[in-house]
Amino acid sequence: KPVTPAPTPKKNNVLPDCSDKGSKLVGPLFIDQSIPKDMEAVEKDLSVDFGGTVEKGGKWAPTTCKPKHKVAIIIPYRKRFEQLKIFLRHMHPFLQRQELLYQIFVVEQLKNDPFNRAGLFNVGFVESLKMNKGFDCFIFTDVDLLPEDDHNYYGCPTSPRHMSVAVDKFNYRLPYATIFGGVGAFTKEDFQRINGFSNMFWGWGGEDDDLYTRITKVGFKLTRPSLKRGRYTMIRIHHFQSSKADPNRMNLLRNSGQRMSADGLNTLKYKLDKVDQQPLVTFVKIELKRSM
Ligand code: BGN
Repeated sequence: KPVTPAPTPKKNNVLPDCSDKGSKLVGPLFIDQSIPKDMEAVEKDLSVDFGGTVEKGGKWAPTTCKPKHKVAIIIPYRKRFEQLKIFLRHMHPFLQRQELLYQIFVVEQLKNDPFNRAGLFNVGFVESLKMNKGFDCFIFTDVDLLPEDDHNYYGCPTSPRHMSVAVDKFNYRLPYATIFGGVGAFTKEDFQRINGFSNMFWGWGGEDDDLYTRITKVGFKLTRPSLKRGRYTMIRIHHFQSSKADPNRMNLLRNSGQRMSADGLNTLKYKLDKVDQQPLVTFVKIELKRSM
């Protein structure tokens, strides 16, 4: 009688490649804006299992196929815990359906300086790469934006990509053609090529317009999903706490192009206070310093 050989255990390097944009997509999603009681409640909620549970620090990778991309999700943050719980409950299953290897980072600005969204993105880029040199794509996202359609791919874009093109707050339309606010995606090389974001925008507004100039200045072609796939719901709680507009932003925007090589990743200054790997997310707590 012929002996059937025992099946060879599958190693990671023999797994088939994951399909291009994920094989588990469902299209339009239910948006749950109810506030979870605490993070433990969110953990319980994430019972849907796509193979492999979320690891400490908010990491995940598919176990049945080899992921196409290794993605760092970067969120600038201060005092938005209710929004963060809603965001994580929505985003873990979203990213898992896209079969990406990913980790979610929250970069928290300590001290009471005006909020510097762009500087925090830069810190997230640098610190995430320190933790895992393998990240090849970066999603820079506000904590209050929930993608409504999982065909809006959070893997590497072919060139810098503005994702949040149709936000409910703006009646699902682009408010102006050159907007880059909300959610953006870059390969590691493209983000380095533009020297990251400016560090000089303290307070609300302008830093995304500055980034748009950087992208076009080096000749990159900005890409966007369709208005159908790039739909977002903005989480409505906490909006009363918005930071004050940066009074200096118009001046800065006058010389975005000239400044870009001397203001960005290469001039970033901060003090790392603590890296806290929680079950669903990695907190990077920092003090941002004035870089010039
Ligand atoms: C713009 C802001 C952007 C913001 C969008 C949408 C400025 C620069 C001076 C015009 N730009 O007005 O940063 O993303 O609104 O809210 O304030």
